[in-house]
Amino acid sequence: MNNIDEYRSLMSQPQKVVITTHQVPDADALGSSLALSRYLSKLGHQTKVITPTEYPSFLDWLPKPNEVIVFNSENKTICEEQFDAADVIFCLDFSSYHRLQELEKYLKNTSAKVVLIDHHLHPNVIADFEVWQPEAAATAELIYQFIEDMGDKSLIDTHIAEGIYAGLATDTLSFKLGTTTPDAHKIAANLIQLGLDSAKIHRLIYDNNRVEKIKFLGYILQNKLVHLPEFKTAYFIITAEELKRFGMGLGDTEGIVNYALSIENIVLAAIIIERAEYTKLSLRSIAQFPANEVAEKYFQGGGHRNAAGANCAENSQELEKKFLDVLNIYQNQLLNS
Ligand SMILES: [Mn+2]
Repeated sequence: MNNIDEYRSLMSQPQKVVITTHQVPDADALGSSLALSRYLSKLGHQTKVITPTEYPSFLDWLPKPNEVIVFNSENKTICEEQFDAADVIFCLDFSSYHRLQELEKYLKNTSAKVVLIDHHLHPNVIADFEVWQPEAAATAELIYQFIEDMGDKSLIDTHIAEGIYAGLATDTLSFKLGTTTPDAHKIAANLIQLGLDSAKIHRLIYDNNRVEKIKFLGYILQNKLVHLPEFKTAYFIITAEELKRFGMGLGDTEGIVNYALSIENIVLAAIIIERAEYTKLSLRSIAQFPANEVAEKYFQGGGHRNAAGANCAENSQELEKKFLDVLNIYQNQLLNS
């Protein structure tokens, strides 16, 4: 962290802390936020986790999800008051203001000190203190290191460990992506040594599906896979009608894209999902192929080299057409990957 002495002196007295993270928080965003919240409250600070949108229900098992205030029309006043009253605001797992949606203006107008802890490329969030490492496998990895750097490793309890492990395990796809750092493995080992039940966390994350979701997955795999070996690419398109017909909610489509990536010789996998306000494009790639460059340059999105995405205004057919055009641009790079 930069200005670490200033940070230490700021936090030497109890502070009112707001922790916020990106829209539709994933396990890294929410797990890191809850772990940090628990750690800071153990030091005597008053903490609130505020998310710009609802988080997927498969994260309900995370310790103390009731600490989370979800921004919506009902909670607007509470969120405003919390941001107003905050002495310190932690921004976790996002590098760009727009991922805060409505909360963006509260952060931009705050007089609180801002702490950014993140691993995305090119952060544009203005912060007084930064723990920014784009090579980190997850924000959770940075939360662990931050607690350790503060000399507070002994404060890591099961709640903190589970939040950190959830972020590490999911951002690395169970420690299998090329972005998995030696530190990610070392931290996981330390957490297990501290008593974390890693098998339980994996079951809660990956083997905790509603039966309807598994049937939906069967339908998608059977009917919606587009395989383009000439581009080493495979993708799915899910329409709003299909989501409705199968009763699929937020988070139920999580991970489907990885089935496309699991096909032999695939370099790029994608999923296009029609949501209420936008059409979501998620990209996954292997090795050096830059999914983030594709998302940024052609779809105004972003992310990491092997996992990126964008929310687009086009409907699914238009977006598919645009995606196919972009594949042509990258054909050589895909075939040589
Ligand atoms: Mn992350």
